[in-house]
Amino acid sequence: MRPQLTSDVLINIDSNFIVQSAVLARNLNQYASIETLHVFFAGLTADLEAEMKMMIGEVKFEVVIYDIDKPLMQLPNLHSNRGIPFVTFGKMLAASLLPGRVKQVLYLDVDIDILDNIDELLCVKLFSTIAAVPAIAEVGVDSSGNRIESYFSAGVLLINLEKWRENSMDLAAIQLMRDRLPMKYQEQDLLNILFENNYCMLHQKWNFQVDARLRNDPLDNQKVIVHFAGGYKPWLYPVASDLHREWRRKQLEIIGTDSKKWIESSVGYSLLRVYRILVPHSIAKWVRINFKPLLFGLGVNKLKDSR
Ligand SMILES: [Mn+2]
Repeated sequence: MRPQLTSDVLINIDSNFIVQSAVLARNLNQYASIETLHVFFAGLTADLEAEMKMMIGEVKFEVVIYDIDKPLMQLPNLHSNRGIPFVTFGKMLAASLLPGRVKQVLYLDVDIDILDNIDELLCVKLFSTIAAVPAIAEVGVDSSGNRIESYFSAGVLLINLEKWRENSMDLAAIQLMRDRLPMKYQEQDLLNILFENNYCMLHQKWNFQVDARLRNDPLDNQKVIVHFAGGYKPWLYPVASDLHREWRRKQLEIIGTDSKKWIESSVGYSLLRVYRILVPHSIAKWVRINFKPLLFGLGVNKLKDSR
């Protein structure tokens, strides 16, 4: 076996994705040999940190949680993007916030499931390229509306932090954000422009996107990392497919089933969807804050959308 070059995984979340992160952490525990899981957390509090560590439980690697509010607020133009989950830009800070010993990092979205061992991915050598990406996304339009020929999905990225630091990519990213935001697919557009052609492609089994186009994909029996890109998240549509059911099974292992039986059903989820559509955001937020213990018991505050 080749030497493993990546021992660090990075995720990027806020308080709406704690259980998703726990599912991912347990997946990593089973299917990867890593040293550290780095969690960039927007809006971190001591309670949330404790909740997260409790949900993850005992794992073979270290879990380091970073409060990224301050560094995020220093990024230009984010304030003008209210309403978009700008936490996703946290990954732009990887080179500056992760310790210098980390030369390569595997960035993962939390809307993924891991089905098998990923050590082969952790052995990929990046040489002088900035990153390796396993998938071309369907969308490929930059901020000016021009089609980008080889547009990748930023859900699974193997990033060469050494190159990132050498080339001061942080500054380039910030300059780009100053000039080009808002972008339709936010940091994904940004990374596509930033990496230009200085990245290599990996097998799509590392970012198998679950959507209509790929449903009968010939790669179906090779997939290792499943990415629920798009709106059909497994926590919102737990019975949409066998893959959704499998992710949901892992979620229930963590949150338990007893008091949440009704919510497991599609009926429960549908009611919540209707609630979210009909009740204005400001009122929903007020309810969430003031009835947090009750809602938390029901798992309602875990039902949020993301890419
Ligand atoms: Mn995603």
